[in-house]
Amino acid sequence: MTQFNKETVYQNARKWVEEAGEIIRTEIDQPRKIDTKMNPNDLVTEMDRKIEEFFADKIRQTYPSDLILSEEGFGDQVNELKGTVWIIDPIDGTMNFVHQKRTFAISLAVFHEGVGEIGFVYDVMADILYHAKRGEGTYKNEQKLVPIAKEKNLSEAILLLNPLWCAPNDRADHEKVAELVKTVRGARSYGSAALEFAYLAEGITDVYVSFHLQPWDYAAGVILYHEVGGQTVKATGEDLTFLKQEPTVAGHPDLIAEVIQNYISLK
Ligand code: 2AM
Ligand code: CA
Ligand code: CA
Ligand code: CA
Repeated sequence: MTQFNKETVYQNARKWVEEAGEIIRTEIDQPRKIDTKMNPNDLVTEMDRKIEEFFADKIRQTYPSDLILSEEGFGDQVNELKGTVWIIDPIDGTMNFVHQKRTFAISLAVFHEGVGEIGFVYDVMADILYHAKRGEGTYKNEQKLVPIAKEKNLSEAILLLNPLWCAPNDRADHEKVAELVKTVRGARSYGSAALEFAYLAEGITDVYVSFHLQPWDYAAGVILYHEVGGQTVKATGEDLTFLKQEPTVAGHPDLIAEVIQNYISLK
């Protein structure tokens, strides 16, 4: 077992998240150099890289034996959650960052010996920090979030999903997903998985489906949501590994099984 002082790690991580947010806000109106990754709509900017490098430098200076699992290439090759692992998305919602200059987040989670201990999702432009320590509840800035509703029906639930999953795709039966959209009260898509998990934790949305999420998209969000009673699983019903891309369902415990059984058919 490596040494792990949760309170000190939390304080340092929080300071770095707030500093990174300040850098982004200060430079939000500067001209952007935009590159694409896997396809023409998969965007990345110099800011994504700069913020990830900022975190990697801070973590390596302060905690040289910790590992980093992150999107933009400044992290480590992480094959297992041993010791302390930082799971980071420097900007979640890069398309929003580029086109809308709002509704994007810094997502940072700290795992120790396989357990998610600390989570931050920072809505940078709104200056709203969602944060949690395992066993101590989830906060939206200084406000402690209440546990999610005791009972929930799908017919009264707000669903979060990317509309692309309702079009033919190679991951899951899109017609079943469209059925789910028709069954719930309403569907929303905010373009930042991390913020969507924060909205689940806040209780303003109830169920989330994505067939294509990376650990840095959801690691912090899962910790936030778990602390208020929410559940997150692979779309097969198994546990998430937090190590690779996985189809993911998060939601009220009353809804998860029904969604998986009736509306998800993976290819
Ligand atoms: P990103 O902005 O960090 O890339 C948008 O629907 C959400 O999906 C965002 O959280 C976005 O994260 C994420 N996303 C975008 N492209 C993705 C990809 N190729 N794999 C997994 N997640 C992706
Ligand atoms: Ca990306
Ligand atoms: Ca992301
Ligand atoms: Ca990102």
